[in-house]
Amino acid sequence: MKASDLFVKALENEGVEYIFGIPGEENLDLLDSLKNSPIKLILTRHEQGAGFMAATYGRLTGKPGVCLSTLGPGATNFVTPAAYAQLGGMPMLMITGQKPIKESKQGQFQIVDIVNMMRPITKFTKQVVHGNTIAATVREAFRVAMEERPGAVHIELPEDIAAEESDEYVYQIAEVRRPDADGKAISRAVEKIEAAKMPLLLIGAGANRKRASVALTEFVDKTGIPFFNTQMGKGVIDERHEGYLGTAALSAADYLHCAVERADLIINVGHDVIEKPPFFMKKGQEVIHINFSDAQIDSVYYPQLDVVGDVATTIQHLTETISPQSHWDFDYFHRVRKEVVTRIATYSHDERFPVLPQSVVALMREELDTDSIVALDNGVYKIWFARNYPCYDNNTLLLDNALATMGAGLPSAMMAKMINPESKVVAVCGDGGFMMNSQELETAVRLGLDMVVVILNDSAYGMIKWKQEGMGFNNFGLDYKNPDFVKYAESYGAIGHRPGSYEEFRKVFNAATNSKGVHLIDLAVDYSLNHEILNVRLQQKHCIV
Ligand SMILES: Cc1ncc(C[n+]2csc(CCOP(=O)(O)OP(=O)(O)O)c2C)c(N)n1
Repeated sequence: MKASDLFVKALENEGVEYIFGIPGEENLDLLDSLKNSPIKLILTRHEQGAGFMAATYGRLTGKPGVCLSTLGPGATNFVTPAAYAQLGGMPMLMITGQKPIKESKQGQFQIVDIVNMMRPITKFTKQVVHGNTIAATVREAFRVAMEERPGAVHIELPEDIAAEESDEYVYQIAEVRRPDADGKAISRAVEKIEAAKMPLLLIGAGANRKRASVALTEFVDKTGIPFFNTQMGKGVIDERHEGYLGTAALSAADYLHCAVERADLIINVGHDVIEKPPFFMKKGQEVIHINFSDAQIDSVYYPQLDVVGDVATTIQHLTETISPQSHWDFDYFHRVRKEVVTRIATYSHDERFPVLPQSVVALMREELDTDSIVALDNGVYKIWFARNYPCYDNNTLLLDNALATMGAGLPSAMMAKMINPESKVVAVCGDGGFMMNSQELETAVRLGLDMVVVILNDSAYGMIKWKQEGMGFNNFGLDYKNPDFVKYAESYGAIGHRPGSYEEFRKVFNAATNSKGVHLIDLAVDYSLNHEILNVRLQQKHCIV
């Protein structure tokens, strides 16, 4: 069998549905082999778009998303998506081409050592040097990508290897059961939780999965222990639950942190230090680390007990064994919850125009459904969404607080829509982040996706402006001019809107989320209160007593 045909068969064997990417001449054998495959090739307009879509496929399905590029410049464009998948714990396979390795007449033209370039940002990176190793290499790449902690893997398929003959063989997929946590570790966790006076549950990215959601909801319902989450742990338990204290959008000093500081035990389920810290551990505070792998120690995180194993199963065991204690005291936590709710409500219905980020968040929550998905790019609005947007289900607010890259908002929303065609999907981007991968509007239109892109337009890199002001620097070097986003959308065959008031935004948003096609809403945003609210007032606040 031709090696490239075998490569495609090996991908089919893994259940691959899509390959996202931009082929180069070095991928032409593989491209030809895809012609008769049920795997759909989705062309994008930049390798970043392909990589972010593949990573999001992995994030949402648990199975590696696959993307394809040529050698050299195509492969170097995968660097940011690789880091995004790797840090975000998203299984993804990148396939890149290469010049012939046995005999080539092109000197070193376009040749970069991609296998080594990928090493620090992947779990596995390998060149295929013989057609007969394809089946095993693909199987191993998929296994490693999915193994905890999931991440990025890379296979380089040189042109001459793709064209050679190889033995026809694919490996049967062996189901891997994740090990359960050690019984003694679970017992010690139960003892610590029962002995604590004010235990508090933290939910992080590693718990953002369906089974863990169910298990954690049962745990909280049985024990009554209140919870908060990291940005990437949003929605694991429905945030309308009375035990939800808030999301740690900032690492410290928010109203929520009054509760975190008072807790004598934090039960951390699924957070690891790759995500921005949701709190800084302080001396004397106990933390139990429950995750698929043990805790990576850091000056802000050094838990006293690790419970390592399948997260959902660990929580089920905890729930079965634990007895709610009469000495547990959650009164203070519930009072903090009330304060958080009141603070978030301030400005939520402020109808000024340009709009405040707080009121955009509130409006979108009111207009969207339980299963609607909001995918964020990276900008200062991410803090407002994490803090103020209650999620009702897991993975309904897709954001990246691990690599925290700009440019992933639109491609990740597109992928979310492809996987959830019945749900409303909205990408929220800053004008800066949107422009980093705006060319994927063409892909979205070509794929016939019904979705909405909201651009929060401040003609600046607002997040950095906010930091600049917070650090006492003068406003400098962060402003720019934008294209006319309405005309820009229309030139792609999308539908552009520019509301001129808060009420008009509501009408436009409602109509766009309930109609066909790709809609782009150019929304003028007012960030002038960010510094006062997020820096000054939080630093000056006193925790309720
Ligand atoms: C690829 C990349 N480049 C630079 C940064 C640093 N950075 C973080 S947020 C930000 C500004 C974002 O501006 P914009 O997208 O307009 O959103 P805003 O904060 O204005 O709402 C920058 C430059 C980054 N996170 N990722």
